[in-house]
Amino acid sequence: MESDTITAIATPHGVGAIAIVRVSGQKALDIASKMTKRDKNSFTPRYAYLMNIYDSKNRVIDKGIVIYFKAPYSFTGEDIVEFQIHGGIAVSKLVLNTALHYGARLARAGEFSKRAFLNGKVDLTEAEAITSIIEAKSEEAVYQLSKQLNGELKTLVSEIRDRLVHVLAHSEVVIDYAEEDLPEDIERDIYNQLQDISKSLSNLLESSKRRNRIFEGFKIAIVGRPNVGKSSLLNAILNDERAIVTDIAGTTRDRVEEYINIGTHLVKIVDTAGIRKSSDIVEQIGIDRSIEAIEEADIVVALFDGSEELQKDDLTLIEILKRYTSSKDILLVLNKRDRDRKLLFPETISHLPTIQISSKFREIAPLLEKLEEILNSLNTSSDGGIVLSSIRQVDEVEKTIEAIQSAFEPLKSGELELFSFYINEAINHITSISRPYQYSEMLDKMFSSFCLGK
Ligand SMILES: Nc1nc2c(ncn2[C@@H]2O[C@H](COP(=O)(O)OP(=O)(O)OP(=O)(O)O)[C@@H](O)[C@H]2O)c(=O)[nH]1
Ligand SMILES: [Mg+2]
Repeated sequence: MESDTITAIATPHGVGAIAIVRVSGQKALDIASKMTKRDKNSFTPRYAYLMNIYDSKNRVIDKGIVIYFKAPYSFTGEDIVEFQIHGGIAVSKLVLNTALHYGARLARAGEFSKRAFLNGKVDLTEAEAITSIIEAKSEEAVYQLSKQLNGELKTLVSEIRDRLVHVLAHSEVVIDYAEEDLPEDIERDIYNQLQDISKSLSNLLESSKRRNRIFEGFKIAIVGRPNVGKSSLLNAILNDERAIVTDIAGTTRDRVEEYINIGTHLVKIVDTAGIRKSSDIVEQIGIDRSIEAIEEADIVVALFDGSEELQKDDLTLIEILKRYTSSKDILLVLNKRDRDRKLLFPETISHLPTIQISSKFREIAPLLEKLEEILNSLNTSSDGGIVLSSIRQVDEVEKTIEAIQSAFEPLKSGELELFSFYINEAINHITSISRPYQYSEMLDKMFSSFCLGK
């Protein structure tokens, strides 16, 4: 149990309407009393007091809101005092320094959250959700992480743990009493239960991998023959002159990638080299990369120059696209709509959605609307359940599944001690997702990546 009192500025460094200085630990109330000249027994927990805040030489620093959270009903589970002051850099520093003067010490990065964990206020999944939610790059990611913050992953993990413990208890009773092997019906029952657990973990893993796009960003590839305006489109979407645009075919030689938000989603947009049959080795590599980009993409924006008739290289692209029509969202986008339309699509792909835009003149609203619609459907079509949000969680679930798989052989051959060993392993790994008590080093590492004051 940590007993010293820590403090930090909880709001970002800079100027804003308000800043918050937090103090957590046994001396928190004492410090608040000294800094406000108010009797420490007169603070009602969770009341917001508007008060003058004084430095150690009794000069008024600021007038602000002071709230006392009495242990254990606080974020850290300790006494906490929050000073909500005006959001200036110097003001916050003065309040912080005064708290330090009265006996608090500067908190290390993530120390508030670490205390919350150690005092049982949050488990690791909830603590991880706190950092991740701060770093989330899309609104969808926030919704997902808030489920984790509310303990949904914690509950899931503890249910699976309980089931494994049940299986273990079951088999150990038999080890203690049976002279021979496990009776066949019990063996089958244990086997089925483990299969079931293993299956739900695999599903969790699968849907997490499928849905990691929420955190990583959905991928959109812009492909097309040279000069149709792929780079112009990227620039239009980003509203920036990111990629080089010229009227020379083959301008983009390597892929260009950028992140952007469309609606509530994070997306990574990839501009590729033009697809054309060529003996030029650099261009051939460019084409291979375009194909790679299509393979990786969730949505393919196949771009055509609508003001020209269909060309051989357009047909090359159409041939490539046909391979993916059933597995990916493909949009046929006709660029240069500021000119007269000459292009007609062959029958074979005329069922795909077609959109007309002008990248050069930044008339791309219909495309953005369509992209948002697809992104919304990609997000809801994957089940709305909980997902694993960190590599650590994925790693532990994989190891749990591995341990369960390893237990099947000894279960069949009647080596029950070995069976117990593997089930214990599985229990340890699944438990680690929310409470890895044994790994204090890992804890330090994890919490030190938190931001200061968190
Ligand atoms: N009229 C018109 N011209 C456009 C439009 N979009 C792009 N262009 C022009 O088309 C030419 C090629 O544009 P880019 O964006 O470089 O084409 P690209 O597809 O990236 O070409 P590569 O990188 O060579 O494969 C440039 O001269 C653009 O100004 C448009 O909507 N209308
Ligand atoms: Mg280009």
